[in-house]
Amino acid sequence: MKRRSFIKTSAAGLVAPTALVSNDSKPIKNRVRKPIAISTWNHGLPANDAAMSILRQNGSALDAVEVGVRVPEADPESQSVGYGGRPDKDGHVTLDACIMDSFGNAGAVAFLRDIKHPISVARKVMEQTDHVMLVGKGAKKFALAYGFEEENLLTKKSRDEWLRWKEDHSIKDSWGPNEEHDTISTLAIDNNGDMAGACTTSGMAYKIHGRVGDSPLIGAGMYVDNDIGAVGATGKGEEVIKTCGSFLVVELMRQGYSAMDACHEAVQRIIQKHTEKVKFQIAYIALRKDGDIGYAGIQDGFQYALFKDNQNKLYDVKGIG
Ligand code: SD4
Repeated sequence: MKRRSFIKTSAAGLVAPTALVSNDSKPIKNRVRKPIAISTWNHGLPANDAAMSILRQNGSALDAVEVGVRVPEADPESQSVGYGGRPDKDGHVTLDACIMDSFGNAGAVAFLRDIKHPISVARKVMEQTDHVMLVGKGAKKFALAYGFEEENLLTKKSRDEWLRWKEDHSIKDSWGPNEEHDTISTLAIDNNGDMAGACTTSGMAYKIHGRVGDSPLIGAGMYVDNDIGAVGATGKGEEVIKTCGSFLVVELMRQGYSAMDACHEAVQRIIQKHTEKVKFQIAYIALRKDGDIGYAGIQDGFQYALFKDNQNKLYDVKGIG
């Protein structure tokens, strides 16, 4: 490269990034050093309890979020997560999950069958391999090799509901009703001020066999940046994927948005992409490293559970769509 053109290029290179930095940027100064756990939906309450039992004993945020989401994963009454999850159109329960620690390490599994705790398989992927995501048969083979048990995850209740659904839906119908998906995302800060997140789901009820949603995708269903905060998503995963939802909320917080404003902005961006009134649900929860909490959903009905200052409470969120 000639010297003259090199100077031009580097001058342009210097000017452009400076112009992109917002003057409103307010760095998040403090790190909260007391345990907080926040989770999506009402199964977030028992998940937070389990997470807090780890955090109170000085455990890590990573252990806390894993132990937390394992509760709804094992609960057959949580029909949108793990064991007892609603199946796809063909009657198969297929699970998606991801986990992230405070160092930015990540693990995920998608389209995993017959393993009750996909979150723990995701953690094994993170810790035992240099990959981030395993899917389908490969993920199951990996899980079995690490001693996870193979079991039937389709309960009678979910099977009966699926059989009833099949009676009045054609193979071309895409989705079940909105209420039939309640992914759990749990985010936590430990006594050290470090953060982690976990997200796990059986995904959209009666999805097309092979469909994977946002929940196992790092940056879509969940994202953690220990210098900024952690974010989890729930709702129609396709919309979250298309907007890199959780990553977007973290990046907005990096630019100085409050956790609440960041969640609202990410939800608004989805609403704005649609010319007609949006009928599906998307909701985010966010936990900034200084303990600031945010949440937003398109429709009424979203709930989040927050365990903070010795209280674990469920909150209703009014939709902004
Ligand atoms: C998915 N995001 O598979 C999940 C479903 C969900 O609350 O969140 N439900 O698209």
